[in-house]
Amino acid sequence: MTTFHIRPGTEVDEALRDGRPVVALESTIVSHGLPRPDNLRVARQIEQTVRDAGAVPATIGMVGGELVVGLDDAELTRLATVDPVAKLSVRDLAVAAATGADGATTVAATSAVAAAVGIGVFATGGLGGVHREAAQTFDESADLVTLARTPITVVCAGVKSILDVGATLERLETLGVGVVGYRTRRFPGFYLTDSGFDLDWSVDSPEQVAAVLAAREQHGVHGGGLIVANPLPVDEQLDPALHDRTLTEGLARLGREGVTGKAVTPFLLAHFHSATEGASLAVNVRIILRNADLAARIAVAASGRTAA
Ligand code: PSU
Ligand code: MN
Repeated sequence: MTTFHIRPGTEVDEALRDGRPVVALESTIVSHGLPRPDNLRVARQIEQTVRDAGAVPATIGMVGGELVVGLDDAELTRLATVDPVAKLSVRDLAVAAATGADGATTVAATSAVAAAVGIGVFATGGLGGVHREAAQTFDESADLVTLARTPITVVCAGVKSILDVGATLERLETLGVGVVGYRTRRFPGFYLTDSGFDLDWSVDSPEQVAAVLAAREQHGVHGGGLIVANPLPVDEQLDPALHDRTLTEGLARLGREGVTGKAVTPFLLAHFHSATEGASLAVNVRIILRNADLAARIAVAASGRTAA
């Protein structure tokens, strides 16, 4: 009988055993969120950024039915280049394992797997959330409900601006997911520095995030996730006029081309990347690298607290 387990990569395994800082990274960004061939280069750059800040990267994905935490370079290359790679949310993990699939994990699946092996910090670009037509389609990313029950800290640039940001923030409140701005009281808008929505809380340093995590654990009251929203500096955001134009076109194309369900997010991201002739891609990459750096510094600060 086949037994199924989560396999940590060698380096991740050793780091977890020694209590050294580890940062989880998702593979959906690599397989479905970024265009080829840039995706593989960027995936390696994200890992290098985590290393440069003193933590061990653990990119999570499914290779031939095996759930791996800390893909090696050959496995990362496979998920960045072969077809098909399934987009795996939490509910898909067992089916993909049993059928021997290759798959990339979303924020939801990556968070759940990371927490299961004891990784507390995760870096991504932008979270999934409530889609603009959700009142009719019920399309709300499983990222939200998963974060409600998963003890993980996700560093992101808010939720993707293709979503209904206000509704997403309301759902995060209902679900009990903590949201803090990193050196800001405004919720970032992914490609844009500011989504136009206020936040209740702001934190100033990786050490302060580590203190939040320590308080959460020591209180033992709140078992859900924490979002650390890290905005791009204004001079690095996508030109807002270009952003709004591209989004309007992209949403119209969705309707015309009948794109629905889990294909919506990859479709809109690809539309942005082609319609802005790479400008949104450059912004997307900056977002991810900045988040990887901050997540690593949070993981380092958190492991210092445990050791102290
Ligand atoms: N952020 C990015 N690029 C991405 C995603 C997030 O910068 O590709 C992915 C994440 O994996 C997230 C998913 O979990 O999009 C959300 O998809 P959906 O809306 O179908 O839940
Ligand atoms: Mn969806």
